[in-house]
Amino acid sequence: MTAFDVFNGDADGICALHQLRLAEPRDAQLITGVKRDIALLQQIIPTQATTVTVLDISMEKNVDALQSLLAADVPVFYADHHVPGDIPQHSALTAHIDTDANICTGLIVNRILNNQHLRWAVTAAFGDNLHSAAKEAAAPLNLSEIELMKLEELGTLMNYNGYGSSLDDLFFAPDVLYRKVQPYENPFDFITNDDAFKILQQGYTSDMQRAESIDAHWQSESCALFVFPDDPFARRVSGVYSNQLARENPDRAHALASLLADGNYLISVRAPLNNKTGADELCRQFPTGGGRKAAAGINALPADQLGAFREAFSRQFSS
Ligand SMILES: [Mn+2]
Repeated sequence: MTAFDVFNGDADGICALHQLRLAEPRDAQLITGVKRDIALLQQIIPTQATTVTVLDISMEKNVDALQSLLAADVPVFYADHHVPGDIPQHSALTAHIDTDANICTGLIVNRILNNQHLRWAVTAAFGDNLHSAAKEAAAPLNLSEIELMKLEELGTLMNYNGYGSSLDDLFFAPDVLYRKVQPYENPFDFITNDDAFKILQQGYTSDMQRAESIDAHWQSESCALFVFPDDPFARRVSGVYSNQLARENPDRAHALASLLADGNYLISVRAPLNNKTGADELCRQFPTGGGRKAAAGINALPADQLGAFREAFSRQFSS
């Protein structure tokens, strides 16, 4: 019998767990994965669990496994900011769910802990790209501009580390990165004393430079399509790089097509920042496509449909 800590492998998941365990230490088995590996709860056999903590993964995507744990009367503490679906009503479940667009799981945990480890909550918010919420939350810390930028960089790098199609793509498996931050109550000490920050900083810089050296495969006034090779760097950087492209060209829609080992393309679409609509409509025209209005994707676009995708992309965003 053992306790389990289950968390998303990005900055928000790691910083949420870190705050909680600084306040309430517990010897638990860790369950996590790459950022998009979110069906994590099913890895637990209910009869082997004494208590389960779940952070920053959608309840909707884990509800069957959650029901099994609750049916076995396993106490579950659940904090998250994704749309939860129907939250099970059970005395063994403690749920802190807040889907406000300016909230992340690290900030939810911070609220529960009354700012006890606020620096790590600010790091989480930067990691989830919630820059104004991060700065607002940081106010009681009276940080200098330089210190705030360091936390922004730490959050960005921990978030970047979570992207990849498998753990092999990552610089640090998320549980390893969590173990590295675990001894540090103060993120500035982690930045100074652990080599992880420098390793991620170098990886990020080099991956971003490689991404920037790739010209648009096709572009118009209103859209740009980039094609990335089948290479770990492309899988690591695609999320943060498309965010940067969108910030730099707020009136333009962006699509990033990453070649997969099987010859298909993984497609990420970002609607223009100044008109966040249409990404889901475009992607749903293709099998394995889906997402939200502002950000959507296609999991496996057959290579011979890249031309058809480009035409649909252009149609969707030309105005
Ligand atoms: Mn999150």
